Amino acid sequence: MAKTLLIFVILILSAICSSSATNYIVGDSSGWDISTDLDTWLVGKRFNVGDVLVFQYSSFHSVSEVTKENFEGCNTSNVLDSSKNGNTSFPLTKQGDRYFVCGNRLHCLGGMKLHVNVENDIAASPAAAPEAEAGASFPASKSNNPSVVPSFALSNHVGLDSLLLVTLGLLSLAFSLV
Ligand SMILES: [Cu+2]
Repeated sequence: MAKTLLIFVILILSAICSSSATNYIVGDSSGWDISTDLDTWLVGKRFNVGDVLVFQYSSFHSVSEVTKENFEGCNTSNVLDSSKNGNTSFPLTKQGDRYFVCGNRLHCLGGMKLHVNVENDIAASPAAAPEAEAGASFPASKSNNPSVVPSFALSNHVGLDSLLLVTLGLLSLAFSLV
C-alpha cells in the first residue's frame, strides 16, 4: 500500500514538473525596474501558453503591453493594456510575441522593456525518465491504477498550489505507512 502511494506521488510530481504552468517573476528578485538586466533574465527561459508573467515594481514605474512597433519606438501613448498597481500579472494565453514596456518613456528608452515569444508546448510529451525511474525502483508493485494519473497529467486547469497540497498530503501519508 505504501509503495503504491509512493509511486502515485512520484507520478503526480513528474506530471506537475512536466505540464504545469509557470509563473515568471519578471527580473526575479530585482523585479520590473530600470536597473534590472532583463536580457540576462531572459537567457535560457522558454515561455509557454498557460504561463504567467508577473511584473512587480515600485510606484516610479508602470507596465504596458504594446504592439511591436510601439515597443521598438517606446511609444507609450498608445497601449494595448496598462497597469500601475505595482503587481501586475499577464497570462500568456496564446502563441506568439508579446511586448511590454514601462509607461515612463525614458525608462523604456533606458531598457525597461520586455519582449517574450510564447510557444505552444502544451501537447509536449510528459517527462518519461521519472516514470521509468519509479518503475525501476518499485518493480514489484502492479496495484496502482494507471488511469488515475493521466487525468492529472492532462489537466492544465488545476491550480499548482492545490496539486502541491494534494501531493504533500499523499507524501506524508505514504511515509507514515512505510
Ligand atoms: Cu519605469
